Amino acid sequence: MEQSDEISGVGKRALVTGITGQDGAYLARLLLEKGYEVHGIKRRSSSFNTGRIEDIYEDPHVPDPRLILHYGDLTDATNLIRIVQETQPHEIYNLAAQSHVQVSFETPEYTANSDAMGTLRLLEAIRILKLEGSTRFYQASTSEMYGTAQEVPQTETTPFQPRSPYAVAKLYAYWITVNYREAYGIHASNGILFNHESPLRGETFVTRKITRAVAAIAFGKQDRLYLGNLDAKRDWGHAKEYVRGMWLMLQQDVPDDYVLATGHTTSVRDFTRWAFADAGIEIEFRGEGLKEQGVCKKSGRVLAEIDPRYFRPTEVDLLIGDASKAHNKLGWQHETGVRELAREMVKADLELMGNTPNPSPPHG
Ligand code: NDP
Ligand code: GDR
Repeated sequence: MEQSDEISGVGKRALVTGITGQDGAYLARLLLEKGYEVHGIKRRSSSFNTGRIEDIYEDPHVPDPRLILHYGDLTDATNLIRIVQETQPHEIYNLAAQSHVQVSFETPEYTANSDAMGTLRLLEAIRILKLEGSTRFYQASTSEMYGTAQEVPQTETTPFQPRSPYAVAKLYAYWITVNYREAYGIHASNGILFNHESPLRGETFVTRKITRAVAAIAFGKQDRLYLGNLDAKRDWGHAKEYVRGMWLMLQQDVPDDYVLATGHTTSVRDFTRWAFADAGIEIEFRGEGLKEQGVCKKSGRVLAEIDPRYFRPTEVDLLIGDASKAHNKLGWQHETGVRELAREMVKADLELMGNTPNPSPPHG
């Protein structure tokens, strides 16, 4: 591990798709720290979408900027080919995706276009530009591919049984990455990452939705938190640690696929209780099924309630990963446990909420 960590990025260029997302922001920081010149692809948006990378943003007018942003989209092949040609990256990290599972049921075709075909377009760009021998490729694969897999915990050899348009699209991306590695000798690796969160997590993913609502409730700016399936269990780790795992995969002599996970699983219900407790509000869940409610032990006020709109047509009930291979071959392991993660996220949202006059609760 120490040996890999010492590898310098000085003189190397990395291209990060999805740089404006949670993982992109952490990865860009890590690569800059290691001395890389970092190129990021951002989508054109009618509103500001670079908030997560504000602190590392460099004015393009300064001489030799080390973070350079390019407009682009995974659904546009010509644009991707041009950016790869211009940047000639030593490493490509493909983090861009329509990454919300529930939204993928509403936008299945777009999800397939960006998440599945987008990956193919990038791999083809490498091939068209004859960069097979010089550009390494990381694909952001996901534990969602396991779906209803019976094997617990899940490893690199557990069969996939995807349960959403998102997971099916990501499954294509996983296999096309394996195929291009085998067919064309590209140094291409899949990181099969279990859920990872942080204060930078998108507001409609459940952990952040909870910590943000807890902060808003604590400040009297929101009455209640509406959630879907409280029984769902996820293996939640810290995003900052997982992006280091991505980088380690591309530093290996031989490309391969690796699970990154904590090996612990937690229900949405427990995460919710902990998050409220971290803001000084003790709640307990009472009732059953759709009538279950999170009630403040002190005041008796209902602070959390079920809203069926957040249930998915097909759900993944339980995910728990075994990251032994990453531990043995990359020297990677998680450091932050889910309890500590919840605490950090609540703390950050309390600080943020103190400065936000009228937050609107996210629907997701
Ligand atoms: P986010 O949703 O926070 O970020 C997604 C990024 O992709 C954003 O920068 C977004 O841009 C960009 N994007 C979306 N669609 C397109 C498109 N068509 N063209 C170009 N860019 C696009 O995701 P995370 O950072 O959490 O996750 C990173 C990757 O890892 C994703 O591929 C996700 O599916 C995968 N993954 C995530 C896990 C997790 O727990 N976080 C676990 C396993 C896999 P914009 O900012 O404009 O929306
Ligand atoms: P997930 O993350 O689907 O695992 O995908 P999400 O946080 O959206 O859901 C986790 C679990 O919580 C349940 N849930 C709710 N989810 C949301 N979003 N909102 C709610 O109100 C709510 N109530 C209960 C869900 O049903 C689910 O079981 C994330 C994404 O980052 C993917 O891109 C990534 O691939 C996987 O993690 C690993």
